[in-house]
Amino acid sequence: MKNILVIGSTGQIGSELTVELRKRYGNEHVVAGYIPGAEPTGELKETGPSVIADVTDRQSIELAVRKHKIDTIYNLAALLSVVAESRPAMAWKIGIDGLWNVLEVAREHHCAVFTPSSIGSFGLSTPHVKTPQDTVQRPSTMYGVTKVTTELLSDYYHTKYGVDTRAVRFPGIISNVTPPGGGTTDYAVDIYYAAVKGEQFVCPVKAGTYMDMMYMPDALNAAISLMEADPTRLIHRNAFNIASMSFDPEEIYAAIKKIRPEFEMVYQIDPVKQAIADSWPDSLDDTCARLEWDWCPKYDLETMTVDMLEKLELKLKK
Ligand code: AKB
Repeated sequence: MKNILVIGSTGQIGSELTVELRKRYGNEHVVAGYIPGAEPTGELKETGPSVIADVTDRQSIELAVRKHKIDTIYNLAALLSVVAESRPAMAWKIGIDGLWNVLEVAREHHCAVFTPSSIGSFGLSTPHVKTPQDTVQRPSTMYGVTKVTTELLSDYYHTKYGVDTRAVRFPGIISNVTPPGGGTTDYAVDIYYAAVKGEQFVCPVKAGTYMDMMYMPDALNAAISLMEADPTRLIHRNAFNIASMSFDPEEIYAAIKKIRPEFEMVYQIDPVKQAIADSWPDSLDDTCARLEWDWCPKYDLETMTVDMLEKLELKLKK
């Protein structure tokens, strides 16, 4: 049985990934790593062990790994794209110095490591439609710079030291549990909250701005399936394109309006978010993930919208 440490367990992806991993591997085998001031609460706290694991403090990771006999680390510590633009030094410190610490501990203690990359690892010079797995990666954002570096450093630790590093390039992740914070794709979560609260939604990116998005259950499945994949089938490692849907604000608005005809959206463009979104692909080609580890998403825009609205309705009623 694996012993897993989730670093960043209280964040948008971490909070749901930790609970899902506990369902699959047993509560005692999945440790929620957190930084002081962001302690786990609720289900996350109640269902299993937790420990301080701050990527900027190598000793805390090492102690957590030793104490819980960890063999697999999901490293989700990062600043998202918009925040990273306003705090580039912090983005580097967490994303890259932090990754270095995680990889060093993994090397010494023989742990497998998952550190996600993103659609943000691409830039304006990348082919934007059906972006290939192996292509130009010259991002113009600090977030993108840290994500390309994450991919390279993770591959380096695999080829040089044999550390079992694997990753996907996450699109915008949509969920109804923990809200994201500081991302360019956050609008695709916020729009559902506005619809359920009966509020008009103010969209920060223009009609016609396409980006890849994914519903959380598929994102969790992607991370776990890749870490479970047969290594002899993996030609790539850091990081795989994965895709399930690509839409612009008009399309998500129309999908919500089908269920809630009274819902209204207006535009007020945020120039920072728009510039970042314009530099990212419209859609990714995920053929390699499908071939090398049988990646196959379940949700599209319609099925996700039905589920999001139902779950948020229940959540916001409480
Ligand atoms: C962001 O918008 O910064 C993230 C991402 C696509 O990596 N959600």
